[in-house]
Amino acid sequence: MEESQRTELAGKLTDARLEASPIEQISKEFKDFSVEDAYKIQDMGSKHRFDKGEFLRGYKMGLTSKAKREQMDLDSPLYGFLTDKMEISNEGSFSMEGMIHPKVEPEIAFLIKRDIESPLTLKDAIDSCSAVYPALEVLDSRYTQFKYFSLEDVIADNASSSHFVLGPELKDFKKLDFENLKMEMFINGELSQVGSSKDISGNPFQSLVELSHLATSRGINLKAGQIVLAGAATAAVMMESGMNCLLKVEGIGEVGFSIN
Ligand code: OOG
Ligand code: MG
Repeated sequence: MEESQRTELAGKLTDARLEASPIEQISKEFKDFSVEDAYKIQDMGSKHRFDKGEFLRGYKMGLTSKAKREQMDLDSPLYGFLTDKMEISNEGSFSMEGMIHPKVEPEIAFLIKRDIESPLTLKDAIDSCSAVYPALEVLDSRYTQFKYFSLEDVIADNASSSHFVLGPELKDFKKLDFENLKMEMFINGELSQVGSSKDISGNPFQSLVELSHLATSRGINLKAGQIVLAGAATAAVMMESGMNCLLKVEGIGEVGFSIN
């Protein structure tokens, strides 16, 4: 794929997002569409947002659980970027206006305490964080039917990032067993999805290990103060107005928001 084609596709994805008007999957038309093309398109999308005054808040990992890989029928982890404008306050309300077909999913997030410039081990990953949060991610795909034909499609679309909510930060997290924390997502007070922190990469810190590999191999460093979403433990749920969503993560805490 050529630079001019990537620029045009990044523009189309940005317009789709701003106009809430989904487009056809890129891979349907372009057969020579590589993962690196896709990340370059994602980078152009981030530049567009930064030029508009948004700032980088951190990154998200996606497709780090079996439930999500099955739901989306894709099999490799990927990352996307998060900006300050994507953040919804805990217990806040969120408007469906301007969204295409949003979904919500239960996650765990980290606060990075030192710059990450090379691939991490699991122990380094834990030692690189100063806090963890229960988190909800709101996804929205800029493609028709919230469906991808390829991993490249979703990477170019910033891993379907739309919004995120962080619960209260927990600094004293090292005593927790991240391979066995129950995660329960309630919709309108009823239990909707149940998983375990183990479902996220076997251990959510392993998602940070994967991110350190993916990002640094592209020359991207993580910075102290950024946050990272580790990926959803369960399948995502379609959002509807009037819905109330709450996540309880054992040992970490609760996070929620309501949808207008
Ligand atoms: C891709 C993003 C996946 C996760 O947590 O697994 C993701 C998608 O589902 O459209 O955010
Ligand atoms: Mg996610």
